[in-house]
Amino acid sequence: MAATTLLSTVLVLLVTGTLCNRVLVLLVTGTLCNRDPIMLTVANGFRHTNHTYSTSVAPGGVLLGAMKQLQKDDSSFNFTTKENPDYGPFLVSVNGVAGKKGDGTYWQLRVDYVNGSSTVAQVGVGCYIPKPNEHIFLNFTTY
Ligand code: B12
Repeated sequence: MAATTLLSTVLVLLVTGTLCNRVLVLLVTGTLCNRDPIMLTVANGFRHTNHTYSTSVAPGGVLLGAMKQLQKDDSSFNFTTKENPDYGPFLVSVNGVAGKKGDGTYWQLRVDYVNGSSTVAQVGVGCYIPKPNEHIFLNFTTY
């Protein structure tokens, strides 16, 4: 009888121990993997094309991180940057289309809000921190 009680106690401890560990692992990985969703639209005004992607950014992370993640997950999205010593990465090309000094084209970074207003970001992709659910435009245009 005593042996049976001991055995069932050990079994209960083992099962709850395992369960607790699983719950803990789930909680920890859940917290660590928690990224904020954002939308990214690649807009080319000259070709009249728009492509919207859903991606995610680490909480408090920069747009460049979300773009790198998207590039890894979706083969239809790619981009290149050129490092500037003062302002960090300058977005040179998106999906094979590059800005050119000669014709005054560049990729502008714009944020659109649900109320219909929009703003041109005051920093580049390496510094801009998207808010959760924000809609960001990479807009190929002229200066
Ligand atoms: C002209 C200019 C541009 C031109 C540059 C092209 C050209 N051929 O002239 C254009 C229109 C392309 C441009 C774009 C942007 N710009 Co600008 N730009 C300037 C400006 C007014 C002068 C730069 C300059 O000619 N310096 C003199 C030359 C001799 O020095 P330079 O080192 O060779 O200059 C180069 C860099 O400044 C670079 N550059 C220009 N803007 C930016 C922005 C970033 C993020 C980077 C990495 C590099 C970069 O292009 C210049 C020419 O090659 C400065 C403000 C200022 N008064 O300095 C803002 C400035 C540098 N830009 C700024 C910004 C925010 C942008 C954009 C991100 C705006 C946007 N939301 O789209 C984009 C860049 C987007 C991208 N593709 O990555 C900010 C950078 C602030 C920051 N901490 O990141 C500044 C300081 C203006 C501000 N808001 O205060 N820009």
